[in-house]
Amino acid sequence: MITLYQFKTSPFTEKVRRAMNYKNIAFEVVEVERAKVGEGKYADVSPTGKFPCIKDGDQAVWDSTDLILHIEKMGDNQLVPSDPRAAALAHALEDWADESLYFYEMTMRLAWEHNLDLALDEFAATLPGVPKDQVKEMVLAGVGQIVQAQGLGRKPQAQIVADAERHIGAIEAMLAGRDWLVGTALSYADLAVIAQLNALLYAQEAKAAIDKTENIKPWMARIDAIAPRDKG
Ligand SMILES: N[C@@H](CCC(=O)N[C@@H](CS)C(=O)NCC(=O)O)C(=O)O
Repeated sequence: MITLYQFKTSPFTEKVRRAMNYKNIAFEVVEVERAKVGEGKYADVSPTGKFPCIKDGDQAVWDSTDLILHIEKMGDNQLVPSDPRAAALAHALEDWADESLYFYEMTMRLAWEHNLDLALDEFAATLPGVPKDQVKEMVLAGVGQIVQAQGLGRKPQAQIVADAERHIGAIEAMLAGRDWLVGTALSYADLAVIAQLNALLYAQEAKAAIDKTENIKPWMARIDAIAPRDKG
C-alpha cells in the first residue's frame, strides 16, 4: 500500500491524487503537520521538506514529477504519452504548470489578502490550534516572502493579472477542438495544469478570466470524470 504524505491545500497534492485515482492505485493519506516539518519529523520521506511525497514499501519518493514517473509502472492507464514528441510536450507543459503557473496561484490566491480569505479555512484546518487571524498573517508573510524572492511578487498586481490572463488564454487555445492538452488521451500535463487552475480559481481575477473561456470548464469536467481528486 502506498502512503501519500500531503498538504491538503497544495496543487501538487491534487495532481498526484488525481494521478493515482486515474490509475486506480490504492493509497492511504498522512496529512503533514506543517509545524513539525521544521523539526525534521518527515525528513526520512521528504528530505527537501516539500510535499507531496510517498512511501512505497521501503522506498520514499518526493517531488510530484518523480512520484508520477514512479507510479507510471503501476496500476491502470497511462500518464506519460507513448509518442516521444507528445511525451516531450507533456513534460514541458507539466513543468510550466509546476514552475510558472504555481507562482501565479501562490501570489494571487495566498499573497493577496482579498483572495486569501476564500482559502483561509482550508489553511487553518492544516494548522490546528492556531487562531485564524494568525494563520492569515503567517500565510501572507510566508508566501509573500517566497513570491518576492521568486520575482512575481515584485510585479504590480495589474501586470500579474495580465500575465495570468495570457496563460489562461493559452490553455483555452490549446484545448480548441481537442479533448486533452497533449495527444488524444489524458496525460500528466492535464493533471498538472488543472491542479494549478483549481488553485487559481480562488483568486477572483483568475476566476473571471477562466469563466470567460469556452473550452476550459468542459475539459475540467472531463478530467474530473476519469481522474477525480477524491474518489467517492
Ligand atoms: N516541485 C515540488 C513542489 C512541491 C511544493 O512546493 N510543495 C509545497 C506546497 S504547495 C511545499 O511543500 N512547501 C513547503 C516548503 O516549501 O517549505 C513538487 O512537484 O512536488
